[in-house]
Amino acid sequence: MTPPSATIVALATAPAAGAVGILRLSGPAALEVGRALAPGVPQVPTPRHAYLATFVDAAGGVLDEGLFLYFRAPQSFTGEDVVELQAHGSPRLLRLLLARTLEDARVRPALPGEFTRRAFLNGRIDLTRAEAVADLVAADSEAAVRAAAAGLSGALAERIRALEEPLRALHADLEGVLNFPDEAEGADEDAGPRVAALRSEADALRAEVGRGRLVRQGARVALYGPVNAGKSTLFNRLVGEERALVDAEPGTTRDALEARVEWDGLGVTLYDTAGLREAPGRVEALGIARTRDLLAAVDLAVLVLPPEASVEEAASWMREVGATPVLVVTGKCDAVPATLAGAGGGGTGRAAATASASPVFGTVPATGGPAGPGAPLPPPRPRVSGLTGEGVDALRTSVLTRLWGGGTPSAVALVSERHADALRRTAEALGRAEEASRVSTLEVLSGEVGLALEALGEVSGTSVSEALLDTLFQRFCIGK
Ligand SMILES: Nc1nc2c(ncn2[C@@H]2O[C@H](COP(=O)(O)OP(=O)(O)OP(=O)(O)O)[C@@H](O)[C@H]2O)c(=O)[nH]1
Ligand SMILES: [Mg+2]
Repeated sequence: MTPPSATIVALATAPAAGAVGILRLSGPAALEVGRALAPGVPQVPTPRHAYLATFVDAAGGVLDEGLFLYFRAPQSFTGEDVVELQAHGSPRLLRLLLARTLEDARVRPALPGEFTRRAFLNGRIDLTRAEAVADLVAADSEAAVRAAAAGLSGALAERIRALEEPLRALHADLEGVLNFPDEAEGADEDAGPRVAALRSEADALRAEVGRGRLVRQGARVALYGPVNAGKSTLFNRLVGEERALVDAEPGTTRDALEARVEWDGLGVTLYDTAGLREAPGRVEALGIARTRDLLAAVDLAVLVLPPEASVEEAASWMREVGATPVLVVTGKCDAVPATLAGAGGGGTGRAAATASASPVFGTVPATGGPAGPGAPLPPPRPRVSGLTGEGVDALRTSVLTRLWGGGTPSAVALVSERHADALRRTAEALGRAEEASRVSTLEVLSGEVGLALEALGEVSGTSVSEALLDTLFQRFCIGK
């Protein structure tokens, strides 16, 4: 990959009025072109020194006064000569300055992400860091900012390298034995345990992928349960405003409502859904169908039950959501004494909950089905009241704990869908390699290890195609 020779230019600040507007040039002609706009700056300026400069038009007329910074290759963000002009943030002025630089035939406008791309091509940063730059710009919660910053500092790159280097060594050993059996004899002896260790490391990295997505996009959490359980009231309380309609009539909510909140720095999209019941009206049935689709897609479903709901009912409701994890709470807890709420009364049909109870609590596990006499007690359901706010803080904490385990968002290295996919292929290839190390030939084993290495290289950037780079840098803004 030869370094591109065109000098590129772009506004590095948003094209709106602001205190400061920055014009950035990168490439061999950066200094000369930059100095044409700021002729007062010495011919050989000190790198990384801020010069107070006058910016002029082609005829020498003064346009603005600002700062001139020069970064000499390779000690710059892109690894090339870089010049930054910091002018006042007038969009019109900045367009004038930009147009002047483009009059020079050696200069062309930068493509989205091209500065960062050059930094990557010149070996200044690896791909995980380049992508973290885009993540940071796009971050919309504190956790996303912190995670992108962790990516930027190379946290993910470090983890990838720790896997990639031994993997590459193993691949080299195996290929050595295959190609030069005499010289490399015995280098494949411990291939089995080495593959196994690498595989478990790859699996561990993969396990963090889901959390990375939570940081980047925020978590999706839906309230669901029987009609009239108090879901919308609780939703409003969690969101902090009267977003959802609340009424004593069952079936009030039809369309799912969503609201974005930030809890402990983690972005959470919260959904209020149509209460589920059998034999609803036609429109309500449409809402119920949507609720089911949504429940299958969210990261966590919060089941809001009326105080009198039994353990069997809770179990049957939990089965509504498929594989989505469920947190069960007892709503309207202000309406009943603590001893009853959450203790599960009776009733068999889930839509026909009544308080006519049989004392079954504690004998049926949450997974449903009849239990033996020694079955463990299910955990007591947390009690909340959307009306009074009781238990709502605790609910928020439980939701975060369920989403995060005990970890803090900032400790998680950001992993994108692209990384997730590459890591999945790495782990799968290593799984097949492990199998091959037991039952197959050295060729097959080495082939799988090679595939794992290639997939992993897509994360670090050691094996990455131009086409992939194009797609990646598309999502950057111009000037980055
Ligand atoms: N005492 C008490 N009443 C509540 C509480 N939450 C809701 N209610 C009442 O219960 C009724 C239903 O409340 P909603 O919040 O609309 O219940 P929902 O689960 O969204 O109902 P649907 O949308 O019809 O499924 C209303 O009359 C509320 O005032 C609560 O925490 N305590
Ligand atoms: Mg509702």
